[in-house]
Amino acid sequence: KIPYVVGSKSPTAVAINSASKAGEWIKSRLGLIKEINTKCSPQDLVTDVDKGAELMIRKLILTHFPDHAILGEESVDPGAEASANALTEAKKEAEYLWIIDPIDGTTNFVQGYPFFCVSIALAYRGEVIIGVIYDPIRDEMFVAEKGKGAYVHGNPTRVSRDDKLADSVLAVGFNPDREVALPVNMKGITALSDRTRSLRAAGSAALHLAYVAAGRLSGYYEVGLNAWDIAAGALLVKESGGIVTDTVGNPYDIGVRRLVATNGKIHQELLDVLKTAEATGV
Ligand code: 2AM
Ligand code: CA
Ligand code: CA
Ligand code: CA
Repeated sequence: KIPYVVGSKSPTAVAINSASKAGEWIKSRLGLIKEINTKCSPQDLVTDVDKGAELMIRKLILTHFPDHAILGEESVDPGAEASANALTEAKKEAEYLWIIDPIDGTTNFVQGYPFFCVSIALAYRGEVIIGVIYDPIRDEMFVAEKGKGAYVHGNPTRVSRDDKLADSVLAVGFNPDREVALPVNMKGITALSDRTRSLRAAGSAALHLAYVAAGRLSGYYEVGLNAWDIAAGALLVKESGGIVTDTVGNPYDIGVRRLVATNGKIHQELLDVLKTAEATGV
């Protein structure tokens, strides 16, 4: 049972308002980026807008919940190891942990390719209880609360009905970690390209998950992700009737970095393909 959180507003309302305000601002900065820097590699970008949006969200959350902990992508040193360590530390810090990705799909944002979102999750004792994903371009607000379902602008979301991989359209990712994650993803992508109706790689893990929740995609696979890419989207998928595990079938928890999220019906078939292709690692 989730205890009531004391505050002037419900945490769900705060998550929605923060995602909405940050999303509007991000949209207004399209084409007006002041600063683009690389992090780990030439594929790993960050802009002044990523940083500004994260600060905006942090301030809004802390106004209402000053004793909650916050883990945000742009406040963590780059790299897989630093990200995993930051999560471990943040989990120790407080019962309530907000997990934020201010812009998921920064490469798209920089390109002006309209597929990116704000992702905000709240975990209680390590379990995600609220997930909000906002796409400011289409003005779509995806909201999930543990045990209470998932919605896009008030309409319940439901995963797709496809029960065969061959009839399914899946999302995959060309993870920017070229040395470790990309080779694994490429094995999976090659195997899946031959077994599915089609694949999409639109460049936002969180929005891919929201689309699985909404039945627009039947599944999503990628290794090399971080907690803030997945937390909100995983709850959306689960609350929409789907299944979220790691690539070998262990249930999702906030430390998972190798992800399979589906409508449930094609889950085992997808895991089997990844296993045969040796595409489960990282
Ligand atoms: P981002 O836009 O927030 O950085 C695209 O495959 C996905 O990978 C996006 O969700 C993107 O999130 C994420 N991503 C970008 N750089 C990454 C990195 N260095 N390691 C892991 N994931 C990354
Ligand atoms: Ca990033
Ligand atoms: Ca991200
Ligand atoms: Ca980001």
